[in-house]
Amino acid sequence: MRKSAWLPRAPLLCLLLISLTLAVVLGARLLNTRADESGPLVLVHAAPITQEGSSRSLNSMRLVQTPIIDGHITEWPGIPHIELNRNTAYSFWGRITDIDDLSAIVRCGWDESYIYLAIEVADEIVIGNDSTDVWRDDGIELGFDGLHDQYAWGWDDHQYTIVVDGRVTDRGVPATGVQTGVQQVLGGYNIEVAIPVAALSPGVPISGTVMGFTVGLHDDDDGGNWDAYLIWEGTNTSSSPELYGTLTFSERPEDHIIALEARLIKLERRLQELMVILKEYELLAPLE
Ligand SMILES: [Ca+2]
Ligand SMILES: [Ca+2]
Ligand SMILES: [Ca+2]
Ligand SMILES: [Ca+2]
Repeated sequence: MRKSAWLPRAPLLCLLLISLTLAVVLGARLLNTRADESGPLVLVHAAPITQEGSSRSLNSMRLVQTPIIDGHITEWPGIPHIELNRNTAYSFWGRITDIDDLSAIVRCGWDESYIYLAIEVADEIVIGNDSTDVWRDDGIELGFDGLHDQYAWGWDDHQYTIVVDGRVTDRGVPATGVQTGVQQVLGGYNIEVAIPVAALSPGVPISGTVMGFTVGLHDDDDGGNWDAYLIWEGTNTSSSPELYGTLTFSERPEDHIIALEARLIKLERRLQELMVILKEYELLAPLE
């Protein structure tokens, strides 16, 4: 009797177990879906990681060898750098899984004519030329307050955007006078930039010159709008220079001497050209 009473209940028990298993599986999927849907526009972190009133600086070194602006960053060993990732950014939005998903190493150098930057970006899926708006694809933003007057709308203030497909804008319109080189590499892409000094400063930088500066990094891994956005110092790269970090210009004494020697050689050549012109003039119109 006991055996026969148990048997009809067995299918019911199996059904109950199957239902419980399905509920657990569906629940887990639902939880995962919610985790994946943490939207790209959610502000995850926007707090200063430096002490109030202070901001970080990138040391810009005088370069004695002019870098070739081609995206091959072989000319930059020994130049100081900053690291931009979700742990070092003042602000970031969206989902960044790890350093291979989105991060960058940024270096800066200068000479009398240009300010140079080399940016190594780690990004496991590179997407360019996907959206009309430059900020929706993979690329970098460079925010400058050249006079360091913390005013955003002067001739010295720029927001350069360089997209991985080569587009370059200044505050959203095609930039002029800025040279860029982009190379896609394994695990990301490299960008080199040369910005005319005259766009940022009324004179040539000297050791100790300081400019307002920040760098932003957009990540698009699935097309359409960006998925993540990092800013080194500040909450945007165009209109709040009071929150930017700085570029501090420096040069080693030996590099200063090399630069002066190069200028002397140029002046000597120019003087020789003038002497030739003067000689020709003397032949045509002898001086009394
Ligand atoms: Ca190069
Ligand atoms: Ca990525
Ligand atoms: Ca300014
Ligand atoms: Ca990407």
